[in-house]
Order: sequence, then C-alpha cells, then structure tokens
Amino acid sequence: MKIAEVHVHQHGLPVRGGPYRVGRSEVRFLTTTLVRLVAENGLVGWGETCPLGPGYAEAHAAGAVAAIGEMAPGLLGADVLPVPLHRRMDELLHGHRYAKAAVDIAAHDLLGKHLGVSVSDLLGGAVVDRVPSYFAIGVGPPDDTARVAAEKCAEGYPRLQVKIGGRPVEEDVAAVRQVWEVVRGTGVRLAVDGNRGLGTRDALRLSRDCADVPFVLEQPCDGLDELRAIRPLLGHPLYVDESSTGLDAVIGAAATGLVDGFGMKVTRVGGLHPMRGVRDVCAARNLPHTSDDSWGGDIIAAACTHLGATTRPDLLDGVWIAADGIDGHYDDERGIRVESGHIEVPTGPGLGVEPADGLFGAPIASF
Ligand code: 0XW
Ligand code: MG
Repeated sequence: MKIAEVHVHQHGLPVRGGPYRVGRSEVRFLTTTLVRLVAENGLVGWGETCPLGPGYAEAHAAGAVAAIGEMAPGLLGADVLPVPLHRRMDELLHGHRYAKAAVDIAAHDLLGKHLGVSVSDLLGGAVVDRVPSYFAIGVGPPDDTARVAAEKCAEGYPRLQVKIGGRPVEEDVAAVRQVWEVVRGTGVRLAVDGNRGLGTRDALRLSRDCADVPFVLEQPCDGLDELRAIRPLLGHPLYVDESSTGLDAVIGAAATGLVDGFGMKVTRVGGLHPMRGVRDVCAARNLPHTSDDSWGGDIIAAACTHLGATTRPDLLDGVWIAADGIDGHYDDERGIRVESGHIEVPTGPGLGVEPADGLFGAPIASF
C-alpha cells in the first residue's frame, strides 16, 4: 500500500493545572503536530509528536513541521510498511527522529486499518488487555508533592514518579522523603526523575541522603558522561530517559551496564518500529522500561499503550500518557483514559482512536 497524500496539522494543548515543571523548564501551553497519511485506496492513518516545549529534548514543534515538510514530497508513492518506510525517511533526512515518529505512527495506523488488525498485533501481539500507568508529579513544594502522592496512591496508581531538579537539592531530598512517608507500606513503586536538572554533586547527595528510600533514579544529570561518572557511586538503580536517543544508545547503555532500566519515549527513538527494537533489546537483558511520550493527545497515547501491551509485563514500568494535563479528547468515545491507574488497550483496527471530524482544522501543509 502506497502513500498518496501527506497532511500536517497543528493543535494547541493548554496544560491543565499548569504550569508543569520538569527539570529546569516549565510549560503552560504545548503545540502538538499531527500527520494524516492518505493511502492510494483512500484509507487514512494518524500520527502525532508533541515535544514538551523546546527545553525538554532536542525537539520542538516548529522543528517537527519543518522536518516532516522536508521528507513529505519524497514520501509520496512510498510503501507504508515500516522497514522500507524508515529506510526512505532516513535517505530523505538524517536524524530528526521525533518528526519521523509521527509518520511512523500514522503508517502503523494505516496498515492496521488496511489489514483489519490492531497496532498491537502489528507490533507482535498484545499480551494483556490493560496496562499499568504511572503518575508524574511536577516539581513543586514538598508538601504539595506529598499531598498529590497520597491522592494518586488512593486512585490506584501502581507507580509514582516524583520530579526533582532546578532548585536547592535540600528541597529535592525533602520532597522525596515526604513522599516516602505517604507511600511506605502501600506497595506503590517510586521513581525520582531529575530530567537532566541536577549536577553530579547534587545527584550523589540526593542518593546518599535518601539511602533508606527505595526508588529508581531517572536521568538525574545531563548526558551519558555525567551518568557514567556517578553510576558506580549511586545507592539507587539508575534509569536513563532523555539520553536514550535511539536504539543505538539503548544498546550501548544496556551492554555497558550503565543502566538498570529506561524511561522510554516512542517519538524520541523514531516511532513504533524502532521502539519494538528497544522493547526486544530490553527483554533480552531483562531491563525494565516505560512506554511513554513527552506529551500529546489520544493518537500518541494510543501508540504508547499498544506498545506497552506487547511488552513483557514484568518489565513494563508503566505507560504514561498526558490525559491528566489535557482538557477533553480527540476521540470522545474511544479516547485513551487512565482509570484506577491503568489503561485499557484499544482494540483497533489500527490505533483504535479516530479524531473527531475537523477537530484540527485545515492542514498547515499538504503534499
Ligand atoms: C513523565 N513523563 C513521561 C512526562 C513528561 O513529559 C516528562 C516525562 C519523563 O519521564 O521525563
Ligand atoms: Mg523521565
């Protein structure tokens, strides 16, 4: 099946309950980029990529539009099958995986609809019909963080992620310790995510001052060199998120014993096709990981959920979606929701969600 048309839409997502603080950046309004692929037979597939503002990763909304526009003319007539499609995208543009991911997700949606199967089926098959999620608590005063932690435990989340960084480390230590007072004995698991916001000195201090608190420490510092420097001195398991920029980086981190797991983002590595490689490498080394994205609506949420449903359940640390920070859904009926800390896996065909007609307005570019 060949691609006949490529359309690019953008859509504003005000951050509900914002601002949302992660690491050193703060976001109040995000712009998501949607790709609508139309096949020769008229079938339509949707993809989405929504960087968490320009400060979270080497990705931004305008960059997504530019990169997709660079590739789009060369995608007309291309096969929607993931292997030739990725080869074509890599010939047309070096890097820019987060933009390629929107095309990759739309192709999976299209292919699933064409074959009458779900995206999970295309990824090898779901092994569960419901996946665990986790709640991420933005950087804030320790009392507020602990209050939200208590609420989210009561709602049924099996895991919480506490954001830290961008402030004196004493406040980070206080936040972690106060959350632990709330979580202790509930069985809820903890991740502490620095989003690159700590120097090596403060990351080590945090780990030492919270030596009695069981958590995984996610991307405390910026870059693999800093993580490598602190790794042997940490008292906590280390997860890499922002620095796992692709399957190559994941293989390196896994093979060198740098990590105990990954916070994984589907768009960062280039979409669902590379993400299934990440999933399988992690399974081969018994490394847990999440299946998330940085932000976005029902399309990216469905993609992350499908991938999560195909992940070995003992290695799936949860599927994070931005639903809590977004008003409404693209698909009122089948939009992806977190209920009691878990997400039902959409049944398809394709992603299993369909944006309401005209929701995103006219495309900002068509090819
Ligand atoms: C918690 N997340 C999955 C959502 C935010 O966008 C950041 C991210 C992370 O783990 O870094
Ligand atoms: Mg993270």
